[in-house]
Amino acid sequence: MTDLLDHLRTAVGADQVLTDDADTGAYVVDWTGVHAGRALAVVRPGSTDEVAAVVTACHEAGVAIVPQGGNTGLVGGGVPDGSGDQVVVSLGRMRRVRDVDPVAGTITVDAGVVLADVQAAASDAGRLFPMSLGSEGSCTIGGNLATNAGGTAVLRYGMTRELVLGLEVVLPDGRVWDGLRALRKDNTGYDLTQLFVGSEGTLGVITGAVLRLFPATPRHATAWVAVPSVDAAVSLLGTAQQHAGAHLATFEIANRQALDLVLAHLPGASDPLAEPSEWYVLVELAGASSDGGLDDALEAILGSAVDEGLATDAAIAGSPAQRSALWALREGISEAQKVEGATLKHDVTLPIADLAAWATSIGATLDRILPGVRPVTYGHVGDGNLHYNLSAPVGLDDDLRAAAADLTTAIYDSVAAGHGSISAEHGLGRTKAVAGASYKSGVEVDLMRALKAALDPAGLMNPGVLLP
Ligand code: FAD
Ligand code: 2HG
Ligand code: ZN
Repeated sequence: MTDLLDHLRTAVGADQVLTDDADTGAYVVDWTGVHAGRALAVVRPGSTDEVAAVVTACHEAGVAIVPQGGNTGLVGGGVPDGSGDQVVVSLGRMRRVRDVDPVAGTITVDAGVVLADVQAAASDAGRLFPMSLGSEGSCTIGGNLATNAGGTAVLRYGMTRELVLGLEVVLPDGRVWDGLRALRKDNTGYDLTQLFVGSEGTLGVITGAVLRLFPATPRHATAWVAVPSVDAAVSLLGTAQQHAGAHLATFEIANRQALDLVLAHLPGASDPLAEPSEWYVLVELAGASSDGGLDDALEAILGSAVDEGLATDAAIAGSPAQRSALWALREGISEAQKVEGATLKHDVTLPIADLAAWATSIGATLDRILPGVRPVTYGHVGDGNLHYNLSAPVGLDDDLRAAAADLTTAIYDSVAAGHGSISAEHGLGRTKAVAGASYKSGVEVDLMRALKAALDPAGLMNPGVLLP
């Protein structure tokens, strides 16, 4: 391995090849703390050519690569296994915004650009890059593309795959595919760009991307709404769509347990409503500077929701600071649940019409498996996507760990029976690779394996992730 390390140092400079545990620590443990591996080296290339040289050297040495962006992934796909034989390729130094074209509505970036920096570059050009995640201050565009990330703007703008036009990718053998086309129309064969989106680092290292920009939406009307049930939330979604049309930008749900954790663990958080409710919805309308009437539209939605029994109370943001405070209640849930203790995450999606019945019945099933288990349920109800995350009964983290397999199997079996998906937006990573394959048909798994073998015959690109 000394030869490989020498080649890597030649490729990127000796100071960008990290081998000491003290230096590699932050790159080998994931955000959840569940996956802690070891790396032969962490390599930090500064350009596409350097990535290509690193991948070529690893390919020639037969050493596996783990691509990594901001290391905010929630399924352990961006960190190495425990062997100490894998090389982490961190894109963290590739942060160049290559081009912004507001008229064409495109931005071209290095894959290591942090999502918030893409949003800021778009905003500086008078445009919107709509993707929005709680991790946006750390996650990278490469990671967003590799996981096909979702977030709170999917309802209006779609998943990451709907926001990308072209990619630049270093293939597993070190060749560079330049697919950086900024075209809305290109019917010239298989869609290779989309093949790499959601591939979780198993088909190549994404080094650059052309992304879509949209008209800016500087006007907002935002409310935190108490709703009696998931059923009511889904009906309220229909009302909001009817009244607000394309202005409906966000429709997020959280249960009381989730809010309680935020109030307990997030400094400065406070309940905007006087009476507790079992469920809440964060609803936001967004529009261009010429779009008046958003506040009136929101009030009309809430008024009819109260009349129809779909909402019991609401707090409407009267200032940007109040808007941020309402958003913090939603975006703070992951962090608050982590502070609370052991968490068992489930990122599921079902047909929206079935969500309410599913949530009620699975709650009862899980309580039989581990009495007192706390479902911290929240997410993108407008997309049919719930984060059905479990916290232990107070003080019983070990019981949650002991029951984890049974709890997760019960959830996944019921999601599969309901024709849903066990990973709506976080991917399969290491956590769900085996489960992902077991809930797909043999034909589908065979096709995925064939694609993997065609692009990465040596199996060196993120082995153990996505496909078991
Ligand atoms: P990493 O964690 O570094 O890597 C994730 C995967 O992508 C790994 O498999 C890795 O190998 C691969 N990868 C990374 N970069 C590249 C590259 N350049 N080329 C090829 N493969 C690569 N996700 C959502 O979908 N919606 C949310 O609302 C959301 N909210 C979150 C909130 C919090 C607080 C946190 C901690 C996470 C959240 N996430 C969410 C999960 C996570 O932020 C996303 O999956 C994100 O897209 C990961 O980006 P990253 O740069 O951190 O990737
Ligand atoms: C969110 O919607 C994210 O907040 C994170 O997808 C969910 O931490 C989680 O489980
Ligand atoms: Zn989410």
